[in-house]
Amino acid sequence: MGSVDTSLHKHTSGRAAKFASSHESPHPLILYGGWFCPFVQRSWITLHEKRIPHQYFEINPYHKDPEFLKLNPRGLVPTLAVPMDRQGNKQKPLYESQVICEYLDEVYDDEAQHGRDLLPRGKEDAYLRAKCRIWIDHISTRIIPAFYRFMQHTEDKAYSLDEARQEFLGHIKTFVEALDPQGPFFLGERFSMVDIMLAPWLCRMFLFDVYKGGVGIPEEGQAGKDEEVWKRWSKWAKAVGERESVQDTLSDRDQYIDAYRRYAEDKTQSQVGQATRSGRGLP
Ligand SMILES: N[C@@H](CCC(=O)N[C@@H](CS)C(=O)NCC(=O)O)C(=O)O
Repeated sequence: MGSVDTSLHKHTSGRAAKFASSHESPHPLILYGGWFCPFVQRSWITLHEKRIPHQYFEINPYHKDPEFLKLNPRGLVPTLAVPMDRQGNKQKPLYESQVICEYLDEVYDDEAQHGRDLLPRGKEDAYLRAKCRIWIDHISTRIIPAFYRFMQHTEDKAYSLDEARQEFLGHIKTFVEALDPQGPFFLGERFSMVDIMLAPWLCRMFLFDVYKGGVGIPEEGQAGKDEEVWKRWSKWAKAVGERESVQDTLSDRDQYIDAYRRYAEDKTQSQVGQATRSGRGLP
């Protein structure tokens, strides 16, 4: 079973392959990623949004190469090699997707070159920034763990499939109620770090149709008292799902279907999968 997760497709495909190949030349800023990984996609979207020159380097984090463990002792992707001098002769590693995204947003702050900051900056925006962090926390500590409990549900679990589904949808509804009322994004017209933090799991929600009998979001006109909530969700999901940076960091659907089968059957040996199975917090 230990080798289950090392049988993954080796390469990106579809639009992600195109984006990756346009960033394959050596560069001192290197993103070590895995095409399948939603945490990597967070960092990748940030690099794309901010038009940051970089090198993308595909690895399989389940192999635990000693050279990779020297960069990230947790053995997880995304890992970012950050240049410490102008020539990029010295590099230091960074890891944890949210930390990486915030670092990139702060360092590449020239608006003319890199666009607007993704997390509101400056003292005058301290409240808005704090609010963004509350909802990033909601995504990371509630929505995402519930995503995996739902995806890894099997008949022998102490909870039912429908309980897992309702827990996931409940956390999404709470998030939707915090969205800017007009949108389309969390902060309104402005695409931000909050949208990036959830986008990769939005893109993987079709897997519930494939493996779990549907995600359970009601069709338009069928949501009763929740009609407005799900309407607002659809607007957010459409805008985020169609965003160029999100589309350009996605591989072909068939590859995800293959990769997530081991989650759907609860056979994955990934750290995320094991943590979900044993009720611990995610890595
Ligand atoms: N908290 C980490 C989670 C990263 C993570 O779990 N990455 C997975 C791939 S999606 C990984 O590298 N897994 C290797 C393993 O489980 O051994 C982050 O936000 O960057």
